[in-house]
Amino acid sequence: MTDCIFCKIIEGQIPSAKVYEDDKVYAFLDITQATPGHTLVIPKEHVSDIFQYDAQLAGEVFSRIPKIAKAIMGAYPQAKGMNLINNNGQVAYQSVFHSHFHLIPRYSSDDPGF
Ligand code: DGP
Repeated sequence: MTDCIFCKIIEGQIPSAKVYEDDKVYAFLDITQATPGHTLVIPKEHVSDIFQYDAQLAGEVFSRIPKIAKAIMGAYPQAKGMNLINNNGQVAYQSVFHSHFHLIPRYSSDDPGF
């Protein structure tokens, strides 16, 4: 999609810090690092949000997430856990309308102490 910033990242027209890539999925560091290692996982197919997914696309994306999550944990060994966040729609705080999943490593300093 010509006007999509994430499609341009996939195409290499906009630089990104790549974390993972295969024929279906691309993952890269979020420009705004909520914590060190904050990564976005996106399907290469342009779909705006989860409501556009079918089972095949969901399988393609979700099947990669454990591998990418483990790679991030390996690259950021001080991380102790991780949030997986997916915003759908502006009212749900989605700001880029190419579907994406935030993988946000969490550290001891983030521990709420439950
Ligand atoms: P969301 O609010 O869930 O739609 O998150 C969109 C995220 O995309 C936000 O955390 C910032 C990130 N982002 C926006 N533009 C760029 C960009 O050009 N490069 C990178 N790496 N991340 C971007």
